[in-house]
Amino acid sequence: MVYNIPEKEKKGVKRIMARFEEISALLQKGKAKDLAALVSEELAAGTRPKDILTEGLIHGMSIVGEKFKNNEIFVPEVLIAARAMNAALAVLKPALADAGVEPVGTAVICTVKGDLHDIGKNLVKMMIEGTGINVIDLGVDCSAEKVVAAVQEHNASLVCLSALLTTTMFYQKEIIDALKAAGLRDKVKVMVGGAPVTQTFADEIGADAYTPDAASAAEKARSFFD
Ligand code: B1M
Repeated sequence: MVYNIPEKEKKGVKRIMARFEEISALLQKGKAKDLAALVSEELAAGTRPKDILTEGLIHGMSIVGEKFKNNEIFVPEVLIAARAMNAALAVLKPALADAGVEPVGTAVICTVKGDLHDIGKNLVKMMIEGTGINVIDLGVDCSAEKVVAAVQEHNASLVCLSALLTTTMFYQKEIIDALKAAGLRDKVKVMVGGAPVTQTFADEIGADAYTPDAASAAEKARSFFD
């Protein structure tokens, strides 16, 4: 792995790598307070915010995602890690903005109209954010009009739709139709998911992607921006 570290920092490469590992480990353990403190300390020490993000936080989150995908850890651990990620991002965000590190793009996410389940959607959101994508969260019970308006307002290029009920999954198609009607379908990719959703269903309704869990959703989302 090659780290892009300024000349004056070169002496400290070993120390910095150990710190990145520490940041990654704290994130995986969900130690929000300690993680935020360490990130703050590293910023004060002059470590580049982008390196803290990619080599520490995103590295840790991708391990969490892998473990979750392989059933080595479960929802509570992912939520705890995601909360730690958010605490660290809160510390890092101003520094990232100062350093001019822009998100790779914007996605809109929601649970569709008639559906109030948001645990899975929140996990997907957090994991996608962890890949460096700006995510606009429209919450639950979300109408097609709201999605269309958000895509236009935020110039989003990815729409993520979650549905947990066999009765609400069909609303994902209504949103795709509304995007078409608004002339936005060619400008956005649509990813669908949620327990009753399948690849076959996604193909039937004309979605660009179906993913079964938060880790693969994040991976797929990022692939649309690479
Ligand atoms: Co409801 N509920 N619920 N519920 N609920 C289910 C979904 C149900 C399967 C339970 C059951 O009967 N066994 C059933 C649906 C049956 C069906 O349609 N086939 C059901 C029902 C019937 C209902 C009500 C109708 C009950 C009633 O009132 N009679 C009602 C509906 C309310 C409404 O939405 N309008 C209702 C209400 C609720 C609560 C409010 C009590 C609560 C939700 C709390 C909340 O979300 N804030 C609730 C809960 C907790 C569940 C269960 C128990 C758990 C759901 C959950 O959070 N799972 C659920 C049974 C179950 O799933 N075992 C059930 C954990 C979460 C991490 O997984 O959301 O699947 P999940 O997300 C995963 C993947 O699906 C995927 O990634 C996530 C993480 O890996 N994923 C995506 C999700 N979205 C994605 C989007 C993507 C990609 C992947 O790309 C965009």
